[in-house]
Formats: sequence, structure tokens, C-alpha cells
Amino acid sequence: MLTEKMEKALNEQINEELYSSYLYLAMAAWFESENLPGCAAWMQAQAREENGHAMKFFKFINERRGRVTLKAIKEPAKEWKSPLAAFEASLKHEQHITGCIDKLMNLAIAEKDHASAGLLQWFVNEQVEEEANVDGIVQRFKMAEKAPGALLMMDHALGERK
Ligand code: OFO
Repeated sequence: MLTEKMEKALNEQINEELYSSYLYLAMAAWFESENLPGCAAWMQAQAREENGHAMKFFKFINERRGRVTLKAIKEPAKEWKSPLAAFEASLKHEQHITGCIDKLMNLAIAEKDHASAGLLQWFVNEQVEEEANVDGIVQRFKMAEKAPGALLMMDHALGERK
């Protein structure tokens, strides 16, 4: 059984994850408009992954006999000044999500909620991967800025993501 505090905080995280999905979908739409289909495909894959994260919390709340309550999802930005700026915004967002997960873990520990802590440990590890992946792309885009043609190569490589 979830405590009231934990249930509320996990529901807020569903909203954060759905917003993440929405944000990446907005980035996918922008990359499509910029004729960079590889980057758009990468963002669509990321949007699907974020939806999966939201559903992990959804399932867990139900399994713990809690009540899922969905709130409005805020409107994401529509455009970015360059591909690098979009991936930098993505990295900043993932750092924000890492902060949310850390706060949730602190709450689970304070509430002596081992089941929630178990779920959150998966997210702690996932955030290490999320930040490292996006940071790697940001670094490659920074190098690509100096080399003509590198942007198209990057776009092709990002489009390989399954
Ligand atoms: Fe759900 O990890 Fe990204 O935001």
C-alpha cells in the first residue's frame, strides 16, 4: 500500500514522463520540418521510451493499490535555433528528470517504502544512461559544427536508432 505522499509524488512523475514524451515529439516535429529525418526518428524513439517510463509508474501505482490521477500536460517548445540547441535542451531536461527521480527516492527512503525504492532504483540507473546518451550526441554535434557535411552524417547515424 502506498502512502498518500508517495502516491501523489508518483502521480506527479507520470506527468513529468508524459511531458518528456510530448517534448521529444515536439522536437521530432521540428527536426522533420528541418529536413533531418534521422534526428526526427531518434526523437520519436525517445518519445516512445518516455511513454514507457510513464506506464511503468502507472502500472506500479495500480499494483500497490494506489489511484492513478492524470493532470494536464504542459505545452512544449515548438522550435530550437539549431540541432545542437535541441539536443542541449534535451540534456538539460534529462538533468531535471534525474533531480525528480532523486527526490522521489529520498521520499521513498523517508517513508520506508522499499517497493517504491526498488522501482526508483531502476530509474536512477536509467537516468545515468539517458544523460550519457544525450551528452554524447551533444559533444558530437559540437564537433560536427566545424566540419561541413558532418551534420548529414550525424543525421544518418541517429536515424539508425531502433
Ligand atoms: Fe524518462 O527519462 Fe528521459 O525524461
